[in-house]
Amino acid sequence: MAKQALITGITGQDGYHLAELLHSKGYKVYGLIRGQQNPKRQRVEQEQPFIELVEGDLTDPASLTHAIELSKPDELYNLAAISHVGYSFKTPQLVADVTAKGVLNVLEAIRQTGGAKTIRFYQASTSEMFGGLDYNRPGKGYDEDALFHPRSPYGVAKLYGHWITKNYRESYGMHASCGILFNHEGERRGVEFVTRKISNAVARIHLGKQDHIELGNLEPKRDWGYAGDYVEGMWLMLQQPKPDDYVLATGETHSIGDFLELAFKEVGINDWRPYVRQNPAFMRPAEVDILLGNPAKAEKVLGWKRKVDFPGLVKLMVEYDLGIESATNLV
Ligand code: NDP
Ligand code: GDR
Repeated sequence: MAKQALITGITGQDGYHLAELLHSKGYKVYGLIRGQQNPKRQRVEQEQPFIELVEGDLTDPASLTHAIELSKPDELYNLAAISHVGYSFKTPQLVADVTAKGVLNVLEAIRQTGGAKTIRFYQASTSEMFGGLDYNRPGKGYDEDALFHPRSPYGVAKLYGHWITKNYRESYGMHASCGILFNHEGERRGVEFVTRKISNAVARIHLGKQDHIELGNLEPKRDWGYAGDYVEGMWLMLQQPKPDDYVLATGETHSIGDFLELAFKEVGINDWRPYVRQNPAFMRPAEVDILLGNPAKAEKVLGWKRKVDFPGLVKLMVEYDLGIESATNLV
């Protein structure tokens, strides 16, 4: 019989890629969708008609119980979160309710429905938990044993989700794993995140639809990979005989300036500076200066390795946005 999976965060970037992967492997895919009229429902229904959508919200425990009873999952991937770091400074209590306590709500729903020993659980942990201050700089790359020092309400909330998942694993013997994923991007990334904001603006500047882009801090460095590669790692974690935690990363770090450089070069612009303005509105009260991950454990135990490199990622995103923006006349 086909395996069944329930994905929370089905309308997000990773929800899209993971649903495609599981569908290609023959899974029956269920997706939790929130809101009385979610504007992304139509997109999912048109592009991924194989997904059975189930209404629910991470802050509503009864809806989670219902979603689990209905989908009877073998595997549950908890990707839902308020995931924007900058926004988390503006709605810190909401972020605690969804991104932190929401994880507990899902774990409890699994337990209450009798699934503690039968449902394999994936928690979307993040490199933002490392954050970074002088005592825990990444060195050769943060690994599973590195010290945490989150720098945003989002990072703090994710740390709760990470530890409550480990706690349920240790307390109730659940097959619950945390993927500590470094930034992963692609054509499905929301335009509120810096890489897609840049690739979209570069395409629009090239086509004469806008003349500049406004950004915040250009100095931070990130370990950027491709989302399609990372969902493969999520799936591999749940196929292991024992649950565990794994870092997924590329092992390289690049600044926002590096991303701008390559993205503008894709449309023949060698000097990006005249097109970029800094706007303090996009700066954060506390910043994560540098993220660099060490994926050695995932490579060894899971046999996982990222396929798309940094130049390949930038190219893929700019090409996608050029296609989208040239197909529509809307300014
Ligand atoms: P997105 O922001 O693209 O997607 C987030 C998803 O969560 C959306 O489907 C959103 O639904 C849903 N959601 C938000 N609030 C609720 C709620 N109250 N109840 C139910 N669903 C809700 O994130 P990504 O796909 O990029 O990331 C997936 C997960 O991985 C997130 O948990 C993120 O924090 C984490 N992560 C992401 C990384 C990355 O680089 N992308 C790196 C490390 C971790 P809606 O569309 O209705 O808003
Ligand atoms: P991040 O991604 O905070 O790393 O979180 P984001 O793309 O938002 O920021 C990356 C870096 O770029 C700087 N920056 C800007 N960021 C945005 N969004 N908009 C701007 O205009 C801008 N200008 C500069 C930021 O300050 C930051 O340093 C992402 C999310 O997917 C999280 O959910 C996930 O956990 C982490 O990646 C790993």
